[in-house]
Amino acid sequence: MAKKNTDEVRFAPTGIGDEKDGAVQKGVDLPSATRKKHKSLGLSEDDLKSMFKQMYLQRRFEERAMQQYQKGKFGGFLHLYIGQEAVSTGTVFALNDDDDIITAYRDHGWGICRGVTPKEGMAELFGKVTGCSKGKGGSMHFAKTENHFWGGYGIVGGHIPIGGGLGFANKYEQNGRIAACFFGDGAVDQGSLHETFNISKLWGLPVIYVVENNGYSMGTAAKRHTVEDIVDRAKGYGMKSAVVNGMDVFSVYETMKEVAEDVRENSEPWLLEIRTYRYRGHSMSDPQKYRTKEELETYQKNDPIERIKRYLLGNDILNEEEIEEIENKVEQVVLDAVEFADASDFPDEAELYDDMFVEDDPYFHN
Ligand SMILES: Cc1ncc(C[n+]2csc(CCOP(=O)(O)OP(=O)(O)O)c2C)c(N)n1
Ligand SMILES: [Mg+2]
Repeated sequence: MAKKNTDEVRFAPTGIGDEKDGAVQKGVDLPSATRKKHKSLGLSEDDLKSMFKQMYLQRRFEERAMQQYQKGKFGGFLHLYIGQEAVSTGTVFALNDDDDIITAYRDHGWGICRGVTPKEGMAELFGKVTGCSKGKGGSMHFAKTENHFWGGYGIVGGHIPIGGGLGFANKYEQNGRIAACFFGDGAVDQGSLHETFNISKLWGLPVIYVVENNGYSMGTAAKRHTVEDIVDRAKGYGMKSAVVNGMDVFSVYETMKEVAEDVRENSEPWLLEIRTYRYRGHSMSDPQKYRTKEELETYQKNDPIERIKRYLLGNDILNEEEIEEIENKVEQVVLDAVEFADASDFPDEAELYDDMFVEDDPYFHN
C-alpha cells in the first residue's frame, strides 16, 4: 500500500551538499593549487610573461566589450569569461597548437587565447564583416578553425558530441592530435554528455572533457542543480579524472600537460573538473540576486591574474614598471580593436547564407 504522506511534498534540493543554516552552499570548493614553481613545470620566464599578458588581454578585451555593449554598440547576448582566464590560458599553453579545442558560448577568452585577434574578436561582437566569423556568429560563435579552435556553441551540452567527433577524426586519421572539449556545470546532466562519454570510452577516443565548474548555471547554484561531485561522473564510464584549481594557471597547466600526454599515448578519454568562478553575471541582463557580494569577493582574492602578477614580482621576473608597460600595451591593443570594429562594415545581405557548409550545398539555396 502506498505510504500516506502527511508532509509537504518537496522537490527542492535542500539537504544535499554542505547545507548551512538552511541554505545550500554556493560557489565551488577550490582544491589546493600546485606548489610547483615554473621551472619544475617546464615553463620559462618568457612563458610566464606571455601567460600574464594573455590573461590580461582576455580580461581587458571583455571589460571594454562590456563598455561597448552598454553604449549600445551591439546587442544580443554577451557572456563574460572574467575570472576564468586561467583555464583557457593554462590549457592553450599545455596543448599543442594543432590539438583541437571546442567550447560553449562563454568563448571570448578561448578565441583570443587560440589566435582570434582582438580586432577580429571585437568586430565579431559588433557584428561586422571583419570579425572572426565574418560578423554572423557574434559573441557566442567565436571560431578560428585554421588554429583548431572550433568555437563557440549556444546549446548547453550540444557541442559535446562534436568534441567527441573531433577526437574520433584525429584517431581515424592517426594524426597524433587530441581534442579538448569544454562545457559548463550546467551541461553535466544533459543526455548528450552521457552518450558521448559512453562511446568515447568504448572507442578509446583521445578527448579531454573538461567541465569548467564556476558554481552556477545561470542563477542556479551547481549544488542545487546537480547531485554529488561532478568529477564522479567519470566513474560510471571508467574514465580517468581529476579536480583542478582553475584560479591558478600553473595548476591548470600542470594537469593539462600530464593528461594530454596520457590521452595522446593511450588514446582514451579523461574528465577534468576545473573549479573556477565567474565574476560577472551570467550575461549582461543578470541582476545576480543569487549570490552575495561577499561570496564574489572571496573568489576575487584568488584572482588568477593577480596571482601570476605576484609570482612575477616575487620571483624578480618583472618589476612594477615592466608590468605596467605590458598592461599599457594591452590596453592600446584593445582600444585599437574597438576603433577597428566600429569603423568596419556590416556583412552584405547577399552573404547571409554563405559559409553554412564546408562545401556549397546545392540543395540548400540558390
Ligand atoms: C539545451 C539548452 N537548455 C537551456 C539553455 C539556456 N541556457 C543558456 S546558458 C545556460 C546555463 C548554462 O550554465 P553552465 O553550463 O554552467 O555554463 P556557464 O554559463 O556557467 O559558463 C542555460 C540553462 C540552452 N542554451 N540550451
Ligand atoms: Mg556554470
